[in-house]
Amino acid sequence: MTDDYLWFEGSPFPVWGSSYEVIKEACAQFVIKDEDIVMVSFPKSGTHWLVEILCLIHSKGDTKWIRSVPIWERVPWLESDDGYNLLNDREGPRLLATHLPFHLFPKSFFTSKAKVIYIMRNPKDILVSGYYFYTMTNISKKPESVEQYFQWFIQGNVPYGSWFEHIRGWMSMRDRENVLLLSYEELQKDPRSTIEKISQFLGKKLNPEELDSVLKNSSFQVMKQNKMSNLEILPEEFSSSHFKITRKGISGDWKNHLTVAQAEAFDKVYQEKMAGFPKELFPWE
Ligand code: PPS
Repeated sequence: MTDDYLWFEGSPFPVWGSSYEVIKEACAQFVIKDEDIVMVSFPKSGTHWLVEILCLIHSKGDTKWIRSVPIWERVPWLESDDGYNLLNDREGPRLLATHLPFHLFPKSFFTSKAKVIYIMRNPKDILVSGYYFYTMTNISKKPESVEQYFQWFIQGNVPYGSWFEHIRGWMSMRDRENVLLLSYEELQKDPRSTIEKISQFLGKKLNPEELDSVLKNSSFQVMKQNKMSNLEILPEEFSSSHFKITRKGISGDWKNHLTVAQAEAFDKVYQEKMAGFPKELFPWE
């Protein structure tokens, strides 16, 4: 259990898995290569789901890789100690994941042809998912109640800071050819077409059987059973409560957790902070 965050340039990071030195080096020195594929998200947006899809597209639906190698080795986290080392040693096209806010992301990206996929999700669902995640794991400050976490989230006092700043920063990249903006909600509504959209963006054509396999093996039920993907094999210091990343896997769970007053207060802040962005960009209520 921990009381605070690891602070880097004014942004809060989890205290487990990352050190100040590695975050600093990842942000300032990491060289993104043309053939890299980077998955970016604010925590709890559906990153692991997207990563599983990417891995399956990469292996053309073959499940050997996702069933034998932990997800954090297949697609290392840029700002984590282990992930950073893995990435530096890795040859050829790399798949990597990060929660870094836009202003901290390695500047080498801007002169590369690397592809970035940013996945977003209804921030109220992110809030609820984060509440459970930080309650059940030891990587960061533990909230004592939904109300307390609600306040932290609104203030940006959660790992990786303000959701509003995160999405605003990354949204500025949305018209770039090498950036694909996705949402958890569209993946849920129409996973087949969204997977096709991703493979098209990556220039990796899948035949119908391969597409079927990606769809089936990245589904919530199958991922929940895959110990190489659901985080259950992480050490006890990460979580001692039989944690799995696959908690509920639905959209709209915030309705079961936030009071009417909290939802209204959230919407008010949302409207202020997201002013200027067309509503159609975001597929949530
Ligand atoms: S993390 O720790 O920040 O990387 O978390 P992240 O992977 O971004 O988000 C975790 C939430 O994604 C849900 N999830 C899925 N939903 C649908 N289908 C699949 N296959 C899937 N895999 C993970 C997971 O359940 C978390 O959401 P909640 O709302 O907590 O269930």
